[in-house]
Amino acid sequence: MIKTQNKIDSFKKEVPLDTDVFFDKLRGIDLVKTPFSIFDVDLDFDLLLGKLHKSDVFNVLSFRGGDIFHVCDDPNARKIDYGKSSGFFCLHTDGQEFVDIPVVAILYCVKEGRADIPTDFIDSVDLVELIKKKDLLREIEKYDFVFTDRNGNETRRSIIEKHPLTDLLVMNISLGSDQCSFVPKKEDVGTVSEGEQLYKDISDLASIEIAHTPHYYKNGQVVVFDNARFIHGRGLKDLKDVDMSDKDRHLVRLWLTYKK
Ligand SMILES: O=C(O)CCC(=O)C(=O)O
Ligand SMILES: [Fe+2]
Repeated sequence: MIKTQNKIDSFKKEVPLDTDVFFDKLRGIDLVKTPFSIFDVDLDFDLLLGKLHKSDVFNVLSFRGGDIFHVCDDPNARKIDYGKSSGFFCLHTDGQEFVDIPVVAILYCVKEGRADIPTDFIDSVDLVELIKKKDLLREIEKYDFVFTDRNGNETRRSIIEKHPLTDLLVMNISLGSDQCSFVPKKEDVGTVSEGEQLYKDISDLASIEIAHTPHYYKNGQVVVFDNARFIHGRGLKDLKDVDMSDKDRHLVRLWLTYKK
C-alpha cells in the first residue's frame, strides 16, 4: 500500500509567512506533485481574498453565497451540519454538490481550541488500489455515488473518477454518511440493498485499512490540499466512538478551482 505520509513533503514547521508570501507560495504549488502542504501564516484573510479574486490562476468558489465558511460550533446547527458542530465528521470530499468540485481546499486555523482533535486525511488513490486488489472494481462499476444535500437535491457521479488534473483514478465521495449512497446505474445490473452493503464495505475499508494522516492544528496554520484526491474527516481514527467535542475550535474553509 502507498503510504500517504510519504507524499506529504511539507509536514515541517515553517517561520510564519506573511499574507503576500503565502499567496505567492499558494500560486506556485504544483498540486499534482505536492497534493498536501502545511504553512504557518500570519494571515490577513481579507487581503488574501482580495488577491485571490484578482488572481489569474484561481477562481474562488462560493458556498451558500459566501467565499469562506466558518467551521465552528453553532448551537442551532442540525446533526448533519458537521461543519457547524464540534463532534465527529465522517470522511468526505468537500463541495460534492458542485459539478466541478473544488480542486484546492484550504483550512485555516483561527483557534486551535483543545488542539487534540485532528482533521484526518486519506488518499483516495490508495483506496482505489485497495478496491482493485480486493477485486471489487467490477462491482463498484455497477453503481453511482449519490449525495443528497440538506434540501433533498441529489448529485450523482461515478464512484471512481479520473482526477481533473492528472490521469490518476480518485474518489470524490463521502463515506459513512447518512446523506450518501451507492445507487444502481441501471436496474438490471445491481440492487439497492447490494449497493447499500457495498457502500458500507467501502466505508469500512477506508476507515480501517487505509493509512490515515491526522493533522492537529496550531493557531495560524493553513492546510492546503488536493480535494479531488484526498478525502478527509474529523476525529476519525481514535475519537470516532468517543463523545468528543470542542466548542472553541474555529477553522476557516476556502475553496478554489483553477482558471481554465
Ligand atoms: O473540522 C474539521 O476537522 C474538518 C472540517 C471540514 O472538513 C469541513 O468543514 O469541510
Ligand atoms: Fe471538509
